[in-house]
This record gives sequence, structure tokens and C-alpha cells, in this order.
Amino acid sequence: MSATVTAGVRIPTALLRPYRAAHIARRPHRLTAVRAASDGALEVCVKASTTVPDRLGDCPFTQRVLLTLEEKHLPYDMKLVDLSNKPDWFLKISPEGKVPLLKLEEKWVADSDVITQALEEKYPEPPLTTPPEKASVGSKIFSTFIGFLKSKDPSDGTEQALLSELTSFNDYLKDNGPFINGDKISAADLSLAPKLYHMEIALGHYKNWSVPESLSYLKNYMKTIFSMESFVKTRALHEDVIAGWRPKVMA
Ligand SMILES: N[C@@H](CCC(=O)N[C@@H](CS)C(=O)NCC(=O)O)C(=O)O
Repeated sequence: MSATVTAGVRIPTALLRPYRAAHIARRPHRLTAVRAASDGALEVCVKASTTVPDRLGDCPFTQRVLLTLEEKHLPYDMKLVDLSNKPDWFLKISPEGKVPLLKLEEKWVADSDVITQALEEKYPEPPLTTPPEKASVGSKIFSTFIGFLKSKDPSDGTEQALLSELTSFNDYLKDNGPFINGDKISAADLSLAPKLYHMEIALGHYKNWSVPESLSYLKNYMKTIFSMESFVKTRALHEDVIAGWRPKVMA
């Protein structure tokens, strides 16, 4: 069996896995925390990296769920799924063959909207609910980003459409920020931030494009969330994000 050395103690990898997923940054050398986490850890199916073995991959919906678990301080155990060769056990529990999936009360729950809502109901503390009137702020950014990414014609208006959505969001943050619901991060931010992360990496790579400096509230928003401990811990590798969008760019 392979093993990892943490603080001079040799810990079997099998014991360490749930601990790694939920607690390594906070409590790196408490074996008791390993056991506590593995007992109560929530099981979550996530996309596996396509570039590095045994690593979390590049699904923004999965990151949204992981961020929710992190912000609610819930221990979890990630099951990495190779989406290019889905294992039978996964197809049995996932009717659509999609990640994320989270096991709650012995049932596998699909879809990040449903999962985050269920987590909020079962684990209300700390509350992450975004008020309904603010819940759709920024929600057109992802689709306009994909439109621009896929575009082959620089004058087809897709870049302008994205800029228009980003500008509206920047103006919203200026008046209501720093987060969508004001001073505290909430569910809408945890959904949007992974998508902005994909946008930044994919458009930087495929179009040599970046968010204009003039959108300073948006720039700060991205910088703040992308540097949060929970985000750093659950983010995808740049190479995976680039590889993940390649088929869309080439289509
Ligand atoms: N609406 C779903 C979307 C989930 C989704 O599209 N997941 C992608 C990965 S990011 C997936 O599993 N795709 C299946 C595949 O690639 O075969 C959610 O919010 O959870």
C-alpha cells in the first residue's frame, strides 16, 4: 500500500484520502481528524483530471458543490470519475452520466442546483442562501463566454455580448458588492466564481483575451474569490481547463 508522510508520521494513503479532501489545509497533522472525517464524510462524485492521475478535474459545477461543502465546513470524500471512460458503478448511480453527484441519506443526488439546495436545507449553518431577487445576477456570463469562445468571426458580436454582461455585473458590484449579496459570500458567488475562473483561463489561452482593467470591481471580485482557501483547494488545473474547452473551440 502506498503511504504519505505528514509531519514525520507515515500514514497509509487509504486513511488519508478523506482527510486530504476536507481538512489538510486546516489541520495537517491530527490523525484523530482523519478518523472523524472518514466516519462522517459525505461522498461526492467529481470529474477526474484528464492531465494528471488521481486529481480533481475541471468541472465548474463540481467546484460549486465542493465550495459549498468547504464553506459549510463539511468533510467530504471525493470519488474521481473519468468522464471519457465512465465506470459501470458510476453509470448505475448517475442516470445522466454527469457529475457532480452527492450522496445524501443513502441516495445519490444529481445536479449542482439540486445538491446545493439540499445541502442548505440539511446543513443550514453557516447560511449561504442568496435572496431570490439577487440569485440570477451574473447568470448570463457563462453562456456569453461560451459563445465568444466558440466564435470564429471576430465581428459577430459575441465579444461585445460578453463585455456587456461583464460590464453590467461590474456595475452591480460597484453599487451592491463586494459580493452578490453584499458583504458576505453566498450561493450565487459560489456558482459564478468557478465559471469566471474557466472564462479567464480559456479566453486567455484561446483568444489572448482578458477582462478589461476598467472593470475594476469585477477584477477585484475575481481576485478575492480566486484566492480564498476554499477556492484554491477545489480549483482545477489550468491544463485541465484548457483541455476541457478544446473540443468546443475546435468544433
Ligand atoms: N446541470 C448540471 C451540469 C453538470 C455537467 O454538465 N457536468 C459535466 C461535467 S462539467 C458532465 O458530467 N458531463 C458529462 C460528460 O462529459 O459525459 C449541474 O449543474 O450539475
